[in-house]
Amino acid sequence: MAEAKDKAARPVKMADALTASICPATQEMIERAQQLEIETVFDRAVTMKPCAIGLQGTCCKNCAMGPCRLPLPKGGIDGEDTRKGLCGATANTIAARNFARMVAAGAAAHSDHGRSVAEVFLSVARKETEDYKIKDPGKLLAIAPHFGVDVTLEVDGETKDRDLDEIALEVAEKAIAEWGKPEGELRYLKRAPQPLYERWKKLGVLPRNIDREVVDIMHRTHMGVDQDYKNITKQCTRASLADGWGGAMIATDLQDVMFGTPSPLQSEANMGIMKEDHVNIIIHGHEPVLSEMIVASAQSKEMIDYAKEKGAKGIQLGGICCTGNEILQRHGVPPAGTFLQQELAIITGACDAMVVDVQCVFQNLANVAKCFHTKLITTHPMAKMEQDNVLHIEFDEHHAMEDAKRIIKMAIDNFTNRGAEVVIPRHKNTQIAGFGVESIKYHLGGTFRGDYYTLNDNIINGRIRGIAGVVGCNNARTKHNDGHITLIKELIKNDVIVLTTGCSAIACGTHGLLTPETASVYCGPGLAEVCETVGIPPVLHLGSCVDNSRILLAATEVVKAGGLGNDICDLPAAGSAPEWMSEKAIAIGQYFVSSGVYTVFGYHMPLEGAPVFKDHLYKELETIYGGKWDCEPDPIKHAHKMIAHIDKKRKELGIDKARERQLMSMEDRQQLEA
Ligand code: XCC
Ligand code: SF4
Repeated sequence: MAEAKDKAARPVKMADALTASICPATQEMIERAQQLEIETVFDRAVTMKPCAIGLQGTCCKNCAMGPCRLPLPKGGIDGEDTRKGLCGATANTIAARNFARMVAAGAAAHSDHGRSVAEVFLSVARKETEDYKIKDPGKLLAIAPHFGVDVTLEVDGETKDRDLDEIALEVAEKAIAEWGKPEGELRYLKRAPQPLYERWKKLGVLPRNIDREVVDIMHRTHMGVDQDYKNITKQCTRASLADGWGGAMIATDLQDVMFGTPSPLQSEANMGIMKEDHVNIIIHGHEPVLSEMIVASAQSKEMIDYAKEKGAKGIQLGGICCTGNEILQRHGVPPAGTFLQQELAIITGACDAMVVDVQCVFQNLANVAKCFHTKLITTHPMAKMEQDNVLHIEFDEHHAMEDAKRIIKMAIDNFTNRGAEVVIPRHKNTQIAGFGVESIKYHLGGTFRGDYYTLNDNIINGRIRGIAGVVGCNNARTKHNDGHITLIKELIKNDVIVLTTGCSAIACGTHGLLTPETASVYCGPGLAEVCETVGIPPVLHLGSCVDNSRILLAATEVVKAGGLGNDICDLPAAGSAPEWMSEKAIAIGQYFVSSGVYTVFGYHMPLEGAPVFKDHLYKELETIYGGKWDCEPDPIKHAHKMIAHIDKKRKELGIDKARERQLMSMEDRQQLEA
């Protein structure tokens, strides 16, 4: 009894703000939350330890004879591994099945987002909605051929442009068919460099349709089906390609067609973008179909006047996670934070409404919102919350503008209900965002060849050492933003140009890495020179997580521009997700690896309990796809693993010497020439 009482009286463990995050705004708000006795994810990460067996990837609960737990013995395994579940499943089978189910969930999330976008596009093409239009007809014409849709037609022996509406309708129908067509293979796969496509074909991993590859994983990993980790991994490739070169890529493309293809623009990042005297609306989630309308409506005179009537100076929108990235890239709406800052945005006391759609939304938002006046609004039929203070306003593309207006009006009405003291951290940074395959071509491409020639030229001559894609989440088990920022600074210091998306990109904006001035402060001399000449930041924000498809296509453009091999796996390039947490990250990692990219994850991978399966991912896959997985929690070591790979590729391409010459000072070179 006495002991129980002691336990209850013991103070709850709380996070230490300084060890939880490197972001000053976040540190400030963690402390503010603790002052107000509002628990956040940072505190829960201290009080709740992760399950040790799950962490190893070797807990199976795929049938009711389990959960079967197969931890790796402390001293490792000497000789035969005799661990098995009740059915006999080995640690490899269990870890591979768990891994595959993450790929399936991740591919499903990205691809279902793509499906929603494709459905909205179909209603645009059918003229069933007034609210959405084709904003970028050029992009529609550019993607149509990839769907086998003609953009011209022959009339009396003459070639004429086809009617745009007709093209749109055919593209919409063909696009939607990608999710469930009964035969054939995904159409976008042929956008990959030809040797890569041929390799996939030879290996038998071309996805048939998007939904089928996800269902296949769920079936295959059911109790008593696929019990060969190599065969399971092969299906992981097929499903992940259906994401990266399928659902996610279609999402990106059709969003560009309807909402506009991003081009570089200036904005800001971090919680300091919220304004005490404005109505603050935070938009969080992933699907930009509704948020597009919210942005349009928030800028209307009607709404701004209404806000003023209620005593506010205006309406401030802010993004969190990838919906935030979507409206940043296309409209310059500043992100208020990354994944781990979602609760904190409400704790400012200045969030009049938080509008969420799908993915990466904490259920605890509802508990936090309860402590303030904040209206928490769910909008997706698939994503509701059980707490009774959550409002559900279901979005429908047929009356999207109406929905958006209703939400904004509700936020404005709520402005006058602010109760608690408002504490908005002052911290924010300027950023340039809005890059994409097209704008990189414009900035770094040669007008002479009209492709990625200038970029390639600078890689070949060694000013740029290589390319890194740094993407993905935050994870409350690691120090917020530290993995992203330390890693990326180390990469650019070593002349590696960085393409970033997702929460990693928001972290970069938050910490001031997305400005051209970053080049002179953090970059090695070669990369700094290129960035200063062209006027771009050394870290390029390419958008949301579905926009990782832009990285795949940028890599393909680099291959096409010539001089750096024939395939993505030949490039001096590497991928990374230093603070990953989402199943989507695993799907992304798998399609990068299967597309030939060396991909390093931070924190940990749920593979330690199955060393043989782990070796398959970390070693054998390279001999199959040219890319492989790796894991390194220390961000500096992580960077150097990527750099070592880049240097290995430079050597294979025979351009390692060029870089040595490049690094010589002018004097050295003159001496050498003399
Ligand atoms: Fe979610 Fe896309 Fe991860 Fe951020 S990066 S935590 S998935 S929001 Ni996509
Ligand atoms: Fe255990 Fe096999 Fe059932 Fe998994 S499928 S829970 S390993 S008996």
